[in-house]
Amino acid sequence: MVMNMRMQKEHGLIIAFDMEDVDFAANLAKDLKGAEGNFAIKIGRTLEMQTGKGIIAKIKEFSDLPLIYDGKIADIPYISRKIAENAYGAGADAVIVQGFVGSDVLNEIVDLGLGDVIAVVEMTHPGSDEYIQPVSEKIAEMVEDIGVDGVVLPATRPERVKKLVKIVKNAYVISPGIKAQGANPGDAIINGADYEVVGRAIYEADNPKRAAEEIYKEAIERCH
Ligand code: 3DU
Repeated sequence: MVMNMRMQKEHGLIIAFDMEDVDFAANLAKDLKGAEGNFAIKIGRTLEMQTGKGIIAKIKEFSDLPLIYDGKIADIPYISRKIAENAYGAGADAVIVQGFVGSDVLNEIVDLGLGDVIAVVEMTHPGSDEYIQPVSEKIAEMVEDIGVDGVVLPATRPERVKKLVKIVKNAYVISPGIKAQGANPGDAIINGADYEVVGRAIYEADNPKRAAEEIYKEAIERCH
């Protein structure tokens, strides 16, 4: 049984693996070995759908970076637990769960004790304003009380990151929305996030490894 890696509250870049080409994903995981920076890999549904959960084990075979399964789990506690168990069992170090589904779902996954649990508090897209944003401060309080390991806050809304990190004191904060969705590297980190999440700007770049190193450097340099 492979030990799960726990992610730390420190600055880093999470590379979103949302590509649909499995060989490309495996090669990028290999290529990232020795990349300069603090990185983790987040496997999204678009990649998972190509092969099933085996993709988590495959990427783990080629990489020693922490692996996050981004299933954005949002179902009843029983089903949510099953999805999380499958992901951890395949080698995920962390799973992402929607916070809006409520404390019973979050507790069910935290109680498994199989790896990190990351809860989505507020999202990056405009529609997040309609139903999620009005309750996101309550979601932040709830997930902090439960003791999740990490939370997702939107880099596209730096003022929301600044406000919500004050509620989430213990969990690490990961923030997507950099480049392809309009935020600049460092926008979330300078407002209190720990990691920024970047997908397309890395896996669609001519040299994805170099793009990852450059975006990491740009984000970190803004904090000094
Ligand atoms: O826009 P990008 O290609 O850099 O990808 C962003 C990633 O972050 C992608 O995997 C998406 O599922 C995830 N994410 C958001 O973009 C926005 C959220 O609110 C939560 C997760």
